[in-house]
Amino acid sequence: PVVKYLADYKAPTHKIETVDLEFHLDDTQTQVFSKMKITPVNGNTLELNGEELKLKSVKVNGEEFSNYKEENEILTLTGLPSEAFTLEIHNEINPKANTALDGLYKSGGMFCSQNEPEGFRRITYFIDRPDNLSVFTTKIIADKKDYPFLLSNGNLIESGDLEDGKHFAVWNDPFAKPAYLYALVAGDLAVIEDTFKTKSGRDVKLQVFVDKGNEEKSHHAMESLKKSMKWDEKRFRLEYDLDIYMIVAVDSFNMGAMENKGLNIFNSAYVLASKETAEDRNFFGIESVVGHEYFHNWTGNRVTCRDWFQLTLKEGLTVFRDQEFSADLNSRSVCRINDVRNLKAAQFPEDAGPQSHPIQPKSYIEMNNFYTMTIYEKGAEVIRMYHTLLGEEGFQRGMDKYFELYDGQAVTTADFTHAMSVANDNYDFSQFRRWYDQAGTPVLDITTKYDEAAKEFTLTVNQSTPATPGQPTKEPFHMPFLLGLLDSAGNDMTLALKNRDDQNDLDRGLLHIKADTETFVFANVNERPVASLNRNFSAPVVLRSDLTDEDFVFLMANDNDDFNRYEAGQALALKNIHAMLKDENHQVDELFIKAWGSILNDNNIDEEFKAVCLSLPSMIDVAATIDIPNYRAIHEAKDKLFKLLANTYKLELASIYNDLSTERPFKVDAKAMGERKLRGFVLACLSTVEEHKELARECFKYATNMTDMMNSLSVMVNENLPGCQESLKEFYDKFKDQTLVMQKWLSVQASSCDDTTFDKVQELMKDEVFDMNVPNLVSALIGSFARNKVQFNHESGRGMKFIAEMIRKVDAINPQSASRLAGAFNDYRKMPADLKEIAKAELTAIVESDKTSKNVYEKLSKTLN
Ligand code: BAL
Ligand code: ZN
Repeated sequence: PVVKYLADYKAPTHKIETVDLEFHLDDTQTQVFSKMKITPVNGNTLELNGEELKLKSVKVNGEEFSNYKEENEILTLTGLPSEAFTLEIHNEINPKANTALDGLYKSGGMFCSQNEPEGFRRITYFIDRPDNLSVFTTKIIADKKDYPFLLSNGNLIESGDLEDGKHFAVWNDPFAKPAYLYALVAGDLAVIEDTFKTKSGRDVKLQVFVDKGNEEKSHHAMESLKKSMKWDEKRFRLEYDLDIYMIVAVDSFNMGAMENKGLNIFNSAYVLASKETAEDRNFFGIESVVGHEYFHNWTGNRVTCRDWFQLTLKEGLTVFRDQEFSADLNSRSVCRINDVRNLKAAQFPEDAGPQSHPIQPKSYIEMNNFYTMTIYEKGAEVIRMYHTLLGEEGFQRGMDKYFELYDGQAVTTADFTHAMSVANDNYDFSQFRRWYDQAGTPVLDITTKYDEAAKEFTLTVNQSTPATPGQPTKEPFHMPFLLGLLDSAGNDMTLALKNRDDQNDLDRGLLHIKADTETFVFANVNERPVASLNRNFSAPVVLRSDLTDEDFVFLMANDNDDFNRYEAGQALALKNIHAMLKDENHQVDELFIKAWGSILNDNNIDEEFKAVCLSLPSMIDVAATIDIPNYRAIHEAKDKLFKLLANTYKLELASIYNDLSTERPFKVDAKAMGERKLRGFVLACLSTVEEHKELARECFKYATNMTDMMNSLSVMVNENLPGCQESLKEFYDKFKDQTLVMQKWLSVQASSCDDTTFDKVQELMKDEVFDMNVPNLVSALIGSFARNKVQFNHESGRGMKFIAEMIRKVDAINPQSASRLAGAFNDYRKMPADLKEIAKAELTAIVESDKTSKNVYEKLSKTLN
């Protein structure tokens, strides 16, 4: 396979100014007519991308043209005019055979498209790169009965009936855009409508299209859209620019959703929700993804990427924006904690494994492999660091400058940095830019010293970043490090640095870490302080410090930074789990048990924050610091600790559970969701206590919403509790026709650490609700098993052999879906020798097979390297 390099970037030789597309939709023989107005920029040879297309004819300036050849998915036209010309191409595609779901395909009974990053070349021949911005006009012709709705980007300018039961619609998008933002939908759908008045007084028509019968489940998405539009006006002063905004929900979709200009296409999982069918996390996820796609209208669409190496330019920034949106609308502390939990659970391992890459990668084989946690979530952390360095006002000045300089253009991450800098007195980001180029999670080793006589507190910070593939050594990063020093009453002391000039950010507790080793000496420190380090996780790093258990207990109770209250509890829990792994007779620290109980009994903290603070570190958090983790042992240690805590506090837990079980109206707000979250957590605790083993079944039977239902079902499945099998059956009978709910049912069973799970998964694959062609279902059943660390790493090797077989099978259908499964082997280098040998044989066979897609090839060849 061909490797593409950032260093090889060359500007396009031609610009497609406008393109008029005409589609004659047909399941297997869709005709595509494209008429392009092209301006030459450099030379008279034009290369157009095209994959899986049947070329029918080519005309230049209205005349048949034969000076072309088609090779390696490139159509090369030579001897073209050196002045502006028209190019007309007619080609045929087969949407029904398109199981890769890339380009134009059929999902259920409808036609829909996915063109980012390189799907448009599977529709017609084009300069399919994000720095070619064209004005698109689309005419769609299709059967009127089967496809009453014909949609594309922009404004509807004409529609009408044709012969033979057909009809047509013409759409024009006035904003020049790259082909990846192009969309087409045709189907027999239901629609809900609303309007939004923008701050300048324009009415925007809002439409959410769903399968008939799902109208009632689409209101939360519509409300989320209106909240997003309002929020972006208020916080970023950005207004929507077309007169219509459409969202279409489809069941078969590779991504979560796609920000096509004016016509977002969504995985139905991020549109449909009712209290009976969706969990609170789904309601939250819908709000955040609807926001994310909407925010792309400015960060992604109006200002887009020059090339795909710049993906984090739009994704890191837009994730940061959607995180802030969620934080402004919900509990800011809990949102931050959950974002960091997510980062540590998925991005840190990615950055420590074979797929590690900088947020701006330098090469790729298959771009689809780079829609990663690193580009998105670490990218968002990098944007958050600009925000921390510059403050909200400075950051917003930078954003204004970014749009002022680059609206309507395809730019680079360096352009973003430039805007942030010039808007802030030429702020020096030169060292900060290393975050774009160096992979790996930096480690901060921190030591502290208090000199009582001198009343000085010294903090020494040592930074290092582990080697990652292709990057054996690293230069130090510039990172913003928020800190507080707490006195014995828990108050923040006033900070004064003795040995440094950079005092100006101290009033907000901001230190700049730049060198490999930094020493900060604080003066006038009248008592030994407890240091609250890296508040709000201001730098996305692994922190190791000499704080004592007593310090952590103090921070859990007193820190004025909610994130660090949570983090202190995690640090203590981790210490205990590690000790339990070393010595199975280890007595859990009384200090930790007491501190956990204090949080449980603290009536001054809200329910959701309490639930996250009481949660134990994930298995991945524990494994991160172990060379060769034994996941079964980690699972057992965590389980033992959880049971100990639950049994110690069973009376308090039961009382909280009862309080939270009183009848209350169902609401989707932070308070109500927090209460359900804590109730679910407490239920999980109590279910490990002998006298409460029946509680989960009770909760399931009387549940009136999906959150309570899934909380109780997963406890029953994980703990193999009484009533588990009946509950699974009842659930199935009730929801078997609703694929999104069945995805939960499949996932909960495939995630159980129990040894019966392997056979169960084989059986579930034969169930009629499962379909290997639908990515959500593959992820729910096979993906959940692949992420089930205990069962994937089963001592016999059966778990990984099964996943290898599934990668091969799914790859033949949908390479993107298969490539995601391949991520299960990212732990390859950390496997025990016998499992590693099994994995090696399986992966080598896949990599060497000529049937393997480049998606899977790229992932697994890196894994083996
Ligand atoms: N651009 C792909 C989907 C998303 O990040 O919004
Ligand atoms: Zn995005």
